[in-house]
Amino acid sequence: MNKSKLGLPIGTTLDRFIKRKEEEFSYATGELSQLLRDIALAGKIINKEVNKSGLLDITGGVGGKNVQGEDQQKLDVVANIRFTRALKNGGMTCAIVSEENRKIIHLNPNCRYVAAIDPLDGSSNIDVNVSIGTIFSIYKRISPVGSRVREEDILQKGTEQVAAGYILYGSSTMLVYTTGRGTHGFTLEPSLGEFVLSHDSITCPENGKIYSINEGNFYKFDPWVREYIEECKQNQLSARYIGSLVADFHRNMMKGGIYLYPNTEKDPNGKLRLLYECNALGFIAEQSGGLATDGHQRIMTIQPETLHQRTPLYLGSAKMVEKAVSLIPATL
Ligand code: P6P
Repeated sequence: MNKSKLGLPIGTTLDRFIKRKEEEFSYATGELSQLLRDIALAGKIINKEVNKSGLLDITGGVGGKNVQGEDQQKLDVVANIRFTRALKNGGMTCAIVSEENRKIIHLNPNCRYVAAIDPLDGSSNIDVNVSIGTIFSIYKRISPVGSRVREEDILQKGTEQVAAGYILYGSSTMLVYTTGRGTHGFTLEPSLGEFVLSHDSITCPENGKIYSINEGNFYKFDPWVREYIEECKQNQLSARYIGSLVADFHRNMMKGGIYLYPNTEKDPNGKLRLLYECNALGFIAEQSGGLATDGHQRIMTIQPETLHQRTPLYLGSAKMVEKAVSLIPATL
């Protein structure tokens, strides 16, 4: 049986993997482990709904807009409900900030962990059967256990994350997460209904031949972004952009590549959200040897000011990110 780099056999279930990792921490109480199980459970439930969305009347828009002003898809709402319920019933989470909710969702004040989630990212792709994903970020609360959660419990820098990851609903469904000791990938075995270890100690190649950016915005980008895109073409890199951050990031992390969502005049802070998209993927990227920056600093060192604040994002293979941001004038 082929062993993983961690000495655990490929095919180890997520439960057993989490338990084994928990045993490495004498102070571990099992709460974070249970929280990760709650997230995996929510992922399995959403996976079922995503897989049959074309058969049930849960595709398309609900007619409303989320806090971002984006058209809410039925599956966005369903995924948000599923995640909130799984974390609430799991009993380890005191509060959630979600892309789908303007305010903090208060759960059990006697718990230590807060979660920041994008329940279903790339939702515009739901109706056309393109991969979509869930993104999550976990922090330890700052305020005393038992008290009502405050914004400061959630507005923490990405460097304070205790865990982060994503679930990719693609050709197979994968859960990829880190607790700060490497990045590990688990593939859902549908016949078992279990996530099993398939990619342990994922490393992002330091260079690659894929760049992911919405070139439809080319004439809105700053000159240095346009210069970088031109260089990618001159170097005959491959343009791959499917409009699902999780899918684009996962492919680039496995094969080497860069994802860029720069700011434009229309979106001076970019489009992507710091708390529940960029910090989580930044943690995963850095734990895999990659980089995540807003063009000036590590994404994970940005001090959040508001729950749904946005940031420009340069994410992926270290040398590609370094090259892209090297073109940004220092004066900015
Ligand atoms: P655009 C999806 O809405 C998302 O947040 C990411 O998943 C995706 O990479 C990006 O926005 C797509 O945005 O402006 O290129 O359509």
